[in-house]
Amino acid sequence: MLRGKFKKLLEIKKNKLYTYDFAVVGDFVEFDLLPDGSGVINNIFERTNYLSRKAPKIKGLMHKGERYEQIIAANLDVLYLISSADKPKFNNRLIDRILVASESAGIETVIVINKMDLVSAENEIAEWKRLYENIGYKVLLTSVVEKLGIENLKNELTGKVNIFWGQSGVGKSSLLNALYPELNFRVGEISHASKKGRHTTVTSVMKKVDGNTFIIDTPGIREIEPFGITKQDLGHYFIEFVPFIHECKFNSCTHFHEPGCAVVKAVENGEISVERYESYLNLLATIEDEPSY
Ligand SMILES: Nc1nc2c(ncn2[C@@H]2O[C@H](COP(=O)(O)OP(=O)(O)OP(=O)(O)O)[C@@H](O)[C@H]2O)c(=O)[nH]1
Ligand SMILES: [Mg+2]
Ligand SMILES: [Zn+2]
Repeated sequence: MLRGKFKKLLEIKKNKLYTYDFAVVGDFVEFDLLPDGSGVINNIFERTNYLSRKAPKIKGLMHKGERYEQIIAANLDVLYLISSADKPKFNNRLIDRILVASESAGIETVIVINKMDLVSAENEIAEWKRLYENIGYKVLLTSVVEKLGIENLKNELTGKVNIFWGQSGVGKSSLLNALYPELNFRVGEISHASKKGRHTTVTSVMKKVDGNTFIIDTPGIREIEPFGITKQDLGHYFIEFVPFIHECKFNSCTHFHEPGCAVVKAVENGEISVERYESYLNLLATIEDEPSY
């Protein structure tokens, strides 16, 4: 619960960032304990970072026609971007969108491809793994069913505040249960009709694994639109574009149709992957010409 006075303060502080979540998972807060055992938050300490996206298009979550920013969690050390080799189908477009959100938040990101038991020995996942590793991301392959990569993942998580984020049904909660059986995260059954999975985890929860290891499980996402990113900014969050960006002829280059674009040239030379560039164009098309914040 937040005191009215404090709500107002945050709105003023946030100015034009229309944030509808106030205290989020991972926040450090100062609170009063009430006699009934609940608490009232008096203060939220400054966040070192926070992960966010545009709030879904739901009435009540819009402000004068603009979408609010939905903050997922704060003060994170590492984001584990959980995806699956199949069921749901491997979705590189969604991965690239999540990477834009994490890069713009300045949060270290590790890609996990789960359900490796569902693909045969010769599969295209190895190629995707190489693609993301070439860019500079760590990629871990896991299977809850075959207990593949679980110990390795566990070692990576130790001593940090970690968040698991990704599409619904990829196995975020299952992985957490395989890693820490005693914690009991809720796992869902894939609905056979859609093979998409239902949203089993409905709210983000943080659990303490040991003295200084924390894990946040989050509800699965269907789509994600990064918040507060301009057309000129977007290229910076495709980290392999960055070395080329300053070679573009125009400062304001959006790496689309402009003459003398070094990013386009790098795509033509094979220095930037066509897949990643297509993800970029996809996202670019969804960004309105909004005033920058
Ligand atoms: N074959 C296979 N199935 C898995 C694996 N991991 C999870 N599953 C299954 O995938 C389904 C969804 O798992 P969840 O852990 O609930 O997925 P989630 O990502 O937490 O989903 P949300 O909470 O909706 O975001 C369940 O039926 C799991 O049993 C795996 O490695 N291999
Ligand atoms: Mg879940
Ligand atoms: Zn350019």
